[in-house]
Amino acid sequence: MTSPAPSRARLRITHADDGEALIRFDFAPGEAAPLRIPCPLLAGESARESWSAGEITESADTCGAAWAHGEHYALVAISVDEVDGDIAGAAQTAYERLITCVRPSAHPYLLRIWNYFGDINAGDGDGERYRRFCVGRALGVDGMFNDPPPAATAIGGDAEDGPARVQVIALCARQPAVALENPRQTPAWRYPREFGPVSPGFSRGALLDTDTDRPRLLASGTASIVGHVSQHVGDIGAQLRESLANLDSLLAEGEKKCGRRFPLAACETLRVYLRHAADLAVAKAVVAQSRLPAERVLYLRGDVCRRELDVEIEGVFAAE
Ligand code: 3EB
Repeated sequence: MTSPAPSRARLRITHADDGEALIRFDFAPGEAAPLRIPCPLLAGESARESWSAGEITESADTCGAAWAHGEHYALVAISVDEVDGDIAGAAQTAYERLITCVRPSAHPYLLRIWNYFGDINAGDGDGERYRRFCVGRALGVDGMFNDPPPAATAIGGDAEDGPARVQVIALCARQPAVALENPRQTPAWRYPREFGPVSPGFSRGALLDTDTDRPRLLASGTASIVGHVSQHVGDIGAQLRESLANLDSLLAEGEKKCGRRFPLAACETLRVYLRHAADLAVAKAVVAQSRLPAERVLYLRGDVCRRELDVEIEGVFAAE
């Protein structure tokens, strides 16, 4: 006899300020903190995004790291100061610490990672800080990390007071996710050499809780890229429409993998990162033409890791 699928969602994302949440992202300005995102909120109904996962059994926030453990999910957030602007070294240290802390734990699987650091597009060619970050990340992880890699976001935030630092926030779990790739896009781990010495280690998305009746689809940072080529350079509206087409395609891929639909209307949260705050009105108009629930969308100022692109989106979708 098989037991029935659990009916309660293991994970729920809201824009409430849930003090009991496993991950409580904070977009409000203030002192540096592991869950404070250095991307100013341009528009949206809340400066919080709460990832609630049931009861938290243990948590701590100390020495630039924060962690929390629930039953199925755990949070690990690690910030590492750059020494003399060495973003590769800081990324390597952050990922070494992350792997060291996560692998022997009850939640050894990395499902979803957010990476934030300043001046992401500074430097040229292979010296660009984003590419140096990719090199450091690859040096810091283990073999399991890329097999398959977690869903992820990498965004350049605004400069804060204090030392430059890389912030890594990870959703970890007892069980692996189902990694998703996007049929419209080249897997990032197969990008050609022109994009840097080390391919970015992330999957386009992740399916969670497919053993329950409330699966979730987590979409990685999604930009105006078809194949591996940036599209609509200089046209923010067209870039956002292309990003939404990529999102549609990812949601369809999720349905193919688990037999459940992930409609845009069932979006729990969507972040829109804009390089230029002045693009907000155009971005809102494009989103208004989609089936996304407007009240679930947060607009943040942030730099996309490809310098020629001006917008990136990410989000979470509940199965219908
Ligand atoms: C792209 O599709 C855009 O390096 O972890 C998106 C999501 C991007 C995650 C990462 C980079 C990362 O290539 C960039």
